[in-house]
Amino acid sequence: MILFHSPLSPFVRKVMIVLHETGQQQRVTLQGVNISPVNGDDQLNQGNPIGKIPALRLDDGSVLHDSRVICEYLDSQHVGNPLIPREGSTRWRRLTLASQADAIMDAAVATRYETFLRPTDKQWHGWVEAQGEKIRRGLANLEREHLAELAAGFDIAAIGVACALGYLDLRQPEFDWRAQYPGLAAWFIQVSQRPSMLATFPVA
Ligand code: GSF
Repeated sequence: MILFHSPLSPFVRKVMIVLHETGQQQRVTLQGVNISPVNGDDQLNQGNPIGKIPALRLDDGSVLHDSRVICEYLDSQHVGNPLIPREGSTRWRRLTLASQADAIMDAAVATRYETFLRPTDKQWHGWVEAQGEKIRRGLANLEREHLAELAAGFDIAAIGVACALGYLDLRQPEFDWRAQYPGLAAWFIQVSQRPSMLATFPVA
């Protein structure tokens, strides 16, 4: 299988961590792409018309996207403990937490595009501030209500939150989330030692 990849994408990192945690790294060849919302990649767009990464080309030529679908597919392909609970209320709770982590990443990626790619005179500061509020509300909720759940196991929800925090460190180092969310900070120290996290640490 071929994974369209960038080492700095938090969504790609999620997929890479799932590959590591389920022992499937060897099944995938990485194809590096350097894209932005205004600069696509023809090969990536084939079978993946929106042109975002990650995308996974299977051996039969079909393409899976986005990261949620790819993670679910990979989780169905190994015999160990599932990273996405298969059924029951736990499944929906964990998927909702994972969605919250994705939304934090979406807001952080959108902020990056607005502040880094968009010409300075066209930037909309109120919108950037609103993305920051989404991130803060998301993290505050995790700190207040979900620390025990996160600590319960390194599953799809915990992986998502770890990728979101790692991406904030990469792109918004001035946002000192550790000071505001000490519980998340302590949890992040622990999970950052996992081989899957170390192997996928984003280096700009
Ligand atoms: C989001 C992927 C995404 O935003 C998913 O896979 O879960 N819902 C999707 N990817 C970004 C790169 S990133 O992770 O920074 C991307 O492909 N941007 C290019 C574009 O055209 O927006």
